[in-house]
Order: sequence, then C-alpha cells, then structure tokens
Amino acid sequence: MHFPSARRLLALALGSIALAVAVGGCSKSPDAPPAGGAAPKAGAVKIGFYVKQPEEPWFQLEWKFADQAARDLGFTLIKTGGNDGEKLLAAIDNYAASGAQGFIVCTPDTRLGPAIVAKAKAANLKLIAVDDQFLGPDGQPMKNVHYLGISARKIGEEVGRTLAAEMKKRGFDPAVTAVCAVTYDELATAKERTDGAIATLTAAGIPANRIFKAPVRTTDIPGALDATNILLTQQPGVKHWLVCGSNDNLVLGAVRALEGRGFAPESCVAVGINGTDCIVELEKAKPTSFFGSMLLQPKAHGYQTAQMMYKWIKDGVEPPLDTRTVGILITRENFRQVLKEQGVRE
Ligand code: FCA
Repeated sequence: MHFPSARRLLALALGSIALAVAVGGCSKSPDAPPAGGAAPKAGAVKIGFYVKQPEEPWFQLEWKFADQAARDLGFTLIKTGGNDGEKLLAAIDNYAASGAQGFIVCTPDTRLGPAIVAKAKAANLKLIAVDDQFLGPDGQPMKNVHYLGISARKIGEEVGRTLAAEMKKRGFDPAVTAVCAVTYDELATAKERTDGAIATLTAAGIPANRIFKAPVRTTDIPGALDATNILLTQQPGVKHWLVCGSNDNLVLGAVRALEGRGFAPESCVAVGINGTDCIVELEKAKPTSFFGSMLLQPKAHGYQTAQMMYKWIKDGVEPPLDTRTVGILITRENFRQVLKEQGVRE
C-alpha cells in the first residue's frame, strides 16, 4: 500500500485545489453543457467508479455490481483503481475528459476529501463517497459529501459478541486467553470496527490488560501477518487468541501468523469483516482458526451507489447524504447459503 507523507499529501491537495480554482474560475454555470459544446445525448450517462484496492475481492464485487447496474439502466461505467492519491486525482481528470457526469469513489486516503471535492466541483462532476468517508481539514467527517458506508461500530460489536460466545463455548481459561485486534486506526471506518469489537469483549468480562492491538502498516495480509507476529513475540504466555480486525484480510494475516507459531486451529478464534475476502478460507477442507466473518453488502455498495448516481444525473434525484449498511455473520456452517441469498455467489 502506498502511504504518501503528510507533506506530499498537502502538496497534492493544494495543487489540486489551485487547479480546481483555476478551472472553476473560467468555467460555465453548473448547468452549462460540457466543453465541446454539445449537451450529452439523452441516455449518454457516464459514471466513474474508483476503488482504492482493486485486488481485494470486496472491491471487485463492488465493481461487478456497478457493472450490473450499468447494464440494467443503460449507462457507461468507467472503472479505475489504485492505492495512490495521485492516481485518483488523475482519474477524476480522466472522468471529466471522457464526458462523465459523476463518479463514485473509495479514496486511498480520506484526508484527500477536500481536494477531491474541489476537483469534482470544478469539473461539474457529481460525487458519492463509498466505504471510506472523506475527512475535512479539521479531521472531521465531511458530512456534506454524499456517502454510503457500513454501520462500522455495530458490525464491530457483533464481531466482539461472536468471539465472546465462542470463547465461552470452547471453555477457554480466561487466565491464558487474550484479544488480538488487528487495527488500522488511521481510517475512521476501520477504527470504529475494532473499537466496537473491543468494547463488546470488554463488556463480556475480558480485562483491558488482556486486550492487545496489532497496528498494521499496510492494509493487506502481509501487513497483518507482520503486525501480529510482533504481538505474538511480545506475549508468549497466551494460549488462546480471540482475533478481530478491520476486515477479512487483516484477520487472515493474523490467522497465518498464529499458524506460523504452531497454534492449533481450535485453540484460537478469528472473526473477519467483509465476508467476501474469506470465501477460499471457509472452503478449505480442514477448518482453520478463521471462524467466520461479518458479510457486508457489496451489492448495495456497488449497484445501489451506481443507481443513486444515475438517478441523480438523469432525473435530478439527489441521494441521501448518509446511507449505512449492515452485516450478517457467516461461518463454515452457513456461508454457502447466505452468500447465495445475498446474491454474492450463484
Ligand atoms: C473499507 C475496507 C474494505 C471494506 C470497506 C467496506 O474500505 O478497506 O475492505 O471493508 O471498507
């Protein structure tokens, strides 16, 4: 994952705002036809869809469902991805140049929010943020930017409840049980998830000094594996780990680290979030410590956001400013059926 330095980010954001002001300064009223003169043909709707980590099954599914909306409703979808703020800003230019009227974005960095908004305004592009909510210059969520995301805290709490119930069911000795929370606190939706899980585990009686965070440097399986290995080295006395994390990949990295240290699969319990990035894990013939995941709704995040954008462009129907989706627990017992019911798998 690409992490631009704060200075570089600021330069990027300022450059982009300067550009937006320059372009905006000499541009037409919001309702004017795009450069080139001709107003878009009826039905010639074009929508961009940018995702930060196109290698994650979650984002591939968002795209797949957005493609479905494009086919159903008859618009052109332009898909762009990459974990790099500069790439996103270039993609916005490209959407505008291609004659798109709006875009949906899961930004590589939520602090780019003001720069993205400025660029979208200057190019007269409608904008919906998906998954990761933009942050303003004050570090607070930009509530005036249309957003569809998950009920992160509640979903995290459900992870915590599931872990606590499994601990009880398996009769783990509390004296040698601890929590490993694989965290990425730089991203608000990620922090809310692990904070929710930790709060429920605390309420279930796990003392604060048995709850450990493993902060990742990169939000992928290798990043989580490294972070968890550090924690496991520091806490050699723990026999049973209850693992939560901000998404499937972070939890899977922890599971791989536990395996590397020789923990038996049934001696630890791990619960992910997304439900889309752990299907191979749940399909393995031999169970691992990965007990289950909170399945989110990629269809709502892909199809619904695209549909909202389409109606906004075509009929002037503005979407709600804030839409939140929920999760459903999937385990080895029910995942095939639930994935089918949710339209994630045939
Ligand atoms: C964030 C995470 C993704 C997914 C999404 C809903 O963007 O990085 O894995 O959980 O929220």
